[in-house]
Amino acid sequence: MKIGMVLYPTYGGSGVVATELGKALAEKGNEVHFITYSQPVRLHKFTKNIFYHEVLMSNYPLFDYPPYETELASKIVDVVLHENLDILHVHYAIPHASAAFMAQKILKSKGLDIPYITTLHGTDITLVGKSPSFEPVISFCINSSSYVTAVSESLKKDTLSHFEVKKEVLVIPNFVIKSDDSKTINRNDYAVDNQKILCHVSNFRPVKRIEDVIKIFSIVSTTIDSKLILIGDGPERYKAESLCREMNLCDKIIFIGKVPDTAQFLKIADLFLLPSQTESFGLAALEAMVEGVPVISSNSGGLPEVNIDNVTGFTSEVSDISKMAQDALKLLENKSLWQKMSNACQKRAELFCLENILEQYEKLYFFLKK
Ligand code: GMT
Repeated sequence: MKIGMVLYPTYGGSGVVATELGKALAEKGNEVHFITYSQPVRLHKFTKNIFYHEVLMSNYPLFDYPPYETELASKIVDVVLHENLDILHVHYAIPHASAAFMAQKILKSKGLDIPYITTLHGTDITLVGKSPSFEPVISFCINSSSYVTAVSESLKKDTLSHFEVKKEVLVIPNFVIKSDDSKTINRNDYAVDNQKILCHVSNFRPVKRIEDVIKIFSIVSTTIDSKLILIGDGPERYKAESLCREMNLCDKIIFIGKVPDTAQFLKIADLFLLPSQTESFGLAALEAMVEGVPVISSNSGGLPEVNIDNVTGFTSEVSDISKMAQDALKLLENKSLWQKMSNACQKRAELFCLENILEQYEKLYFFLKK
């Protein structure tokens, strides 16, 4: 089958899932065409079935806001026509679903019928999409999609409550691929032997509550000799760095920045912190779990579908820093509890393995293929 994958090329979970899905589909013999504005972060290895089509942005001086959606729709039309695509799969509704809708209409006028699947990832519904400045377009495009999928039951529920959805929304959870064990960094470069390592990975947006991560760590580190590794970058980084300085924690907190392969850091971590305001799924938590790292998270959105309270770690109400810190201490101070939870993490992550999820998307593609 020839599949067009429309995605954000960034470090975010939606881009990671779309890229890994495309790579896996290509490995199974499908032809996969990635369509986006720069080379996807996880697309570093090409095979004969993988193609990348860059959406080039015009810089005409009239455009204070370059019309990405228009250029994307035109690129989709071009790729579908000339590469003979069978299906389009767009990840993250804004603006991919509306660009796909427009492309579909244009192609229809040329006698070509192409189905498009919209996969909702989270903030396209929960934070951005439901705002009145997007809602009518998002509602319309969701309802016009050939099929709609959401990455968790929680996101499906949010979609149905924020939008007037007339379509069935199918839940297909995200997946995780266990990384190559040979690729590890040297633990001693970041902590001495008896020190514990806590870790957080995100895009440093307000929704991730980075300040909570630092405050939780600050409580933990007064009892247990530990280090905090922060991976990622984004608008809250300055605030986070200032807080570290104010709290006198600079020698214990390491800001790594953006890293394409986070697994190598997760492999040396003892605990993963994800106290987000909301998280439709929390792929970062699953990526920690597959490496056997227990998770301390909030219980918001889809997180409890991934991190099971008292089994793979602990969940708490958003902003309950004190409970999250106590739970972290409970785990780090009890070796057998930590081991039990670490094993449970790996077992739970198996449910979200690529094979299980790939099969569900493939079924959908075959069902929709004309
Ligand atoms: O807005 C974001 O945080 C980025 C977005 C993305 O593009 O990665 O994240 C969302 O999609 C991920 C992949 O499905 C989910 O794992 C994240 O939970 C979700 N983020 C939020 O809901 C905040």
